[in-house]
Amino acid sequence: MLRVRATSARVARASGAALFFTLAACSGASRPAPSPEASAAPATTLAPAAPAGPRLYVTNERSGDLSVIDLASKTVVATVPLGKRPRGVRVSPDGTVLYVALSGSPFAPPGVDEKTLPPPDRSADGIGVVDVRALKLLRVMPVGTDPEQLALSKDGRRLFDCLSGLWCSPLGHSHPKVVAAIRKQVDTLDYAPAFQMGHEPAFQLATRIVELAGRPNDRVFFVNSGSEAVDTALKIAVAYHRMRGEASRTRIIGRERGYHGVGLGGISIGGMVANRKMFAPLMIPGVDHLPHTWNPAEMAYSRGQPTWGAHLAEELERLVALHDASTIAAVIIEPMQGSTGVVVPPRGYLERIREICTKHGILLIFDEVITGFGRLGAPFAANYFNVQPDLTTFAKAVNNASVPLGGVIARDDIYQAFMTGPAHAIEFFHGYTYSAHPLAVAAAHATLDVLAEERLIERAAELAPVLEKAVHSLKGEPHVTDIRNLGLAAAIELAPVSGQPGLKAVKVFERALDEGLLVRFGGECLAVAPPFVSTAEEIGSMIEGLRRALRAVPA
Ligand code: PXG
Repeated sequence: MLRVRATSARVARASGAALFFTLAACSGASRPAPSPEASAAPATTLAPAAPAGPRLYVTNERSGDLSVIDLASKTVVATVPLGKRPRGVRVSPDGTVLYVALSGSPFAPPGVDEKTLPPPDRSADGIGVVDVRALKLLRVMPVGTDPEQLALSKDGRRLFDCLSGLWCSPLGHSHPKVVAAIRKQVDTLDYAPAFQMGHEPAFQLATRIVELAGRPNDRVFFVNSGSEAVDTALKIAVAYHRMRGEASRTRIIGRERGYHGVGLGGISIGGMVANRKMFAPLMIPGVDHLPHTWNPAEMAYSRGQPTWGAHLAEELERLVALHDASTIAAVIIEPMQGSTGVVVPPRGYLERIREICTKHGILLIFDEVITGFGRLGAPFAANYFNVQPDLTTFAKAVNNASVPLGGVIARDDIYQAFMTGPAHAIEFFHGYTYSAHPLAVAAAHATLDVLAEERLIERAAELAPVLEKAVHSLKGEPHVTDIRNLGLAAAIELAPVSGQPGLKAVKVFERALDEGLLVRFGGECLAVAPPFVSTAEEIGSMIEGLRRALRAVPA
């Protein structure tokens, strides 16, 4: 039986996506499981048939063809037309092969029919990375239930997942408890509406999250990604002031180098130029930016929080003086900037930002999409820094990224500001079909169980000094100009290749693959944020592999 608990948002203590909606009950019967035939993947065939053995996948950017090369015979065994610019991520029909275009964003290659992709090559030693102009193709095979839980790749040579996926899989991959929870859930309740009602586990999850955050009276609004969490938080902030009679507070202050996802709100308040410049006409108006805090001349090779830079928080006073507090709804910052290369807040900086926001009635939003659920060795960065925001966004590690899930934690009085209309009316016109999706919620419960049972947040805290010591030993290696770290995250800044921005990090990335490391590169920076289940030895090996990769790349 499918059971959906009818819940009035007004009685839910820490409620789910339905928290701003009220209504009635819903029930129904669960559907039978689909027949195996219905879910079977289509057969994959290639002509001519490709011999088994290690293969290289090469894309030709001009023709758009993907060539499959047999490494033993060095012959092209198949050519697959992928259409122009075949960059992107593709999973084969049986779900095991992932094609990643290294220089591109995850656009699906236009016109690709899964049936035309070559079958997964399980016997292959596996990894083909080829430089065809700027476009490269990496083939990785997820190992699924591999007991070590750390590899994303292939037979024989394994890849250590240096960034925990995209900062999101602290338990490694396919943790059996998470997998079991999702399986069980799909048999019980595969979907439940989150508009005007909610299913019980979502409310329980909200309660667990706010308790973990040490803010047990707060509320949670569930969404499906970090980008949605950010746009949701901005809407809550602006609407909150309006509900309280301060409708002039509409301006949002972001920060240079900030990354808040790719929604229109997120790119407007974000500060990464490449994510903004193409989309200028779509930007939301009334936004300003604080300066970022990275200054290599003052803080290069700081271990943990730099001691220089707290004064940069005073820039917020300058913006308040410029725009007037009565026009400003919120300040949004990542307590530690992740995507831009682990930019660690100077000592005293966040505390001062908090003070200024409080003084002027401005909401402070911490974007904890990367830092939430243990990355700094504390449940949230807010706990780590002992600075509490008014709204917190989260996603990624909340359920080990196994099913899309994100959310916004809101102070109870912010929630209450919406609860002033008639009991039957909708309080906040916002929400997503998949808010608090049962599979995502089940995965999150299992993830929180594992984090607690295996003491993994504590383990992240224990591993943090191990990573700090190891990564800073790279000072003096070729190309390295700065090293930053906090918690179980670190970044290595590289000297750029003159006239070719970004190339140096790609080169080191490629060499690191030879060392069995899947490291993240962006701009002139390499980032690592290993899974919490890593051992000290694995962290040491990761850094030694990076050292060899740095040395292997010519100046
Ligand atoms: N806020 C922050 C702080 C993030 O780091 C988002 C919002 C958006 O989340 P979604 O779920 O919409 O992607 C993010 C995402 C990287 C990398 O390599 C980081 C992210 C995404 C992709 C790559 O640093 N962070």
